[in-house]
Amino acid sequence: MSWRGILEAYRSFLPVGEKTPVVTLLEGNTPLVFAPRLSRRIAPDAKVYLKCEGLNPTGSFKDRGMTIAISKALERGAKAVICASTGNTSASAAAYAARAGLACFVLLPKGKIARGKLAQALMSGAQVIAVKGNFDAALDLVRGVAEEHPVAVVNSVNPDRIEGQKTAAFEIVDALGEAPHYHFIPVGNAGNITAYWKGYREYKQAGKARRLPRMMGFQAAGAAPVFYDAPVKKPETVATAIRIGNPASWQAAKVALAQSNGLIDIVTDEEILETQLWLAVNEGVFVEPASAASVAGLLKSASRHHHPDCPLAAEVRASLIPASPIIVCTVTGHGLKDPDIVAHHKMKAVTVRATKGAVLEAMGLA
Ligand code: AN7
Repeated sequence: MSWRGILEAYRSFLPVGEKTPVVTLLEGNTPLVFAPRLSRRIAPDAKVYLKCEGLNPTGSFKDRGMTIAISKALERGAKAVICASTGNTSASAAAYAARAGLACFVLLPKGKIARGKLAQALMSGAQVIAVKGNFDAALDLVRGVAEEHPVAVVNSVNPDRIEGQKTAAFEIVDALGEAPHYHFIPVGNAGNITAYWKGYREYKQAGKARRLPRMMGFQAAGAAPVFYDAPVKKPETVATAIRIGNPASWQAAKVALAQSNGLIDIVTDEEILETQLWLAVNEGVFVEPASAASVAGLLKSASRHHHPDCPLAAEVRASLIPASPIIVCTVTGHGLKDPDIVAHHKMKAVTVRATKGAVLEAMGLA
């Protein structure tokens, strides 16, 4: 049978009923891509997979949450939805609201949104409001407006979002036949790590998996409130998607980290960019900077020499890592979201005259 989106695929695990309208763009069912070169960098017998969430309809994992949030908003009779966003939530909300025929308002931190995401929100007809402040300020404003006006909030403070996003964990277990030993994931507003942990727990409860993974969360060093256990007033990182100083799902993420015996750590912008380029060059997978944080975190964790204090590195030394570890990294958004990032990598085309000689010279064959 052809794919009908996450709501139909996992209906019995989701807060939907027979009367819930199904607003879908056929999100989910994203590729779990084996990464051979990355696996070899971790350990000779490691198996590392990339859950490529950039293959969703609007190019990020947000669509899983949005299909449920917008379907439920419609069921409750909403006429308008609102969200604050570092970009991807707004792109997804705009598309699903358009599909549902709902008005959509998005509050974005002015000047800090990747170009592709802004284009998506505008092109789907959302009312885009650029706020002279960061994401945290925009989310506060959204909450304030929604208290006084009948607009449904579709940020991940809305539990329907978490419900939808947990289906990525279901898909991973369905594909592997078991949960991985480790799950690496970027952390911004902390909704996704919360959602995956919920999904893994529910699937184990249902007898679909025997084990639970350790949740390994990574924040950008300049925007790492969960790691430092304190809000960051002026978060800064090249990974604009996770430029968040006061995450909404902070407490739930702490529970996921504690219950799964996981860890929260940081990666620098340099590590993020280096990993983004390495993945594209060596695995053919082009992801946005925030998404590279999970893989950068894996590389940091597995490095015995550079980070001797890291718990995972200690486990490697003590051989506590299971033989043949199975590791999944969620890469949350597509590289096309943020085309301006090439400037950071100093990659550019060479321009030549339209002659075979000039082309051969550029190819190094002259
Ligand atoms: C590509 O769009 O918060 O920890 O407003 O776009 O669940 O917040 C985006 C977050 C990781 C972090 N990777 O996930 C928003 C927004 C990408 C993202 C995250 C985001 P959470």
